Amino acid sequence: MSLKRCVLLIAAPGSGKSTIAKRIERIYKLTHICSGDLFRAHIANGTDLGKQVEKIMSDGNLVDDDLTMQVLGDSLSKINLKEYDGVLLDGIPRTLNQVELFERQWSAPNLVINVDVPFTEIVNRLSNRLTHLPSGRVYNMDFDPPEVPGIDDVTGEKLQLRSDDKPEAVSNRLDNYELITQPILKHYKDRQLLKVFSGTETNVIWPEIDLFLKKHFKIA
Ligand code: G5P
Ligand code: MG
Repeated sequence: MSLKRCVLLIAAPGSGKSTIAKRIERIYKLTHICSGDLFRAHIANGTDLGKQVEKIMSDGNLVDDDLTMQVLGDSLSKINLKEYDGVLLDGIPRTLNQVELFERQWSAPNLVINVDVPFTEIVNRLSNRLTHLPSGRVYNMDFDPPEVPGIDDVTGEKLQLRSDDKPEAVSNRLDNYELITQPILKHYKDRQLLKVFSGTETNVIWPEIDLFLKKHFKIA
């Protein structure tokens, strides 16, 4: 099956992928799929797959490629793709093998967005993050605090700390990104699909991404 529009957000942990994806999703008719959220839903629901990935994730390591593609495939097959202009994948693929599996089974991307944020800024952000686990909505005590401390703005449910936001896991996630995921960027750069946005503030980077997407998709 091929996807009409396929945009990938590939960037380091804590670089603002999900924050930016929620903004893209609100404006463009792309359905946002975050592989981390899919795994966390399995963990929350106590599925066998959730049990398999729980420790891997809380240690900050990558889940195996076949399981990752299985979870993504389940999610894509449930979406009514006619309702959307395409998909926005947040955090997938993360290995060169996932790139190959994804393209073979689904589609080559039209566009790959990377946000390049210094790791010192990322470590600071993740120490301040609160997450609404069922929806993937994220907050930050400095940047984007909830209206009521500790409570999700939309559902009124409690916000939680992610188990992989502890310092040792953050350090593993950043190492894995550098060693395993960054080579993907070169692959897409060589195919002229990569657009990099650098900076330390999402609110500065976001208007640049928005403008770029409008031009790319020829939206007035
Ligand atoms: P996830 O869930 O994809 P990560 O580690 O890739 O997790 P993460 O942590 O979700 O990425 P993000 O989405 O890039 O980060 O960033 P975010 O949540 O939007 O922003 C981070 C924080 O910064 C938030 O608190 C936000 O409010 C704040 N913030 C944003 N902008 C600013 C700003 O300008 N200033 C300030 N001060 N703060 C800001 O994947 C989790 C795990 O799932 C598995 C792996 O185990 C992975 O570690 N997994 C996979 N395994 C194998 N293959 C795959 N494809 C996998 N996908 C997931
Ligand atoms: Mg995220």
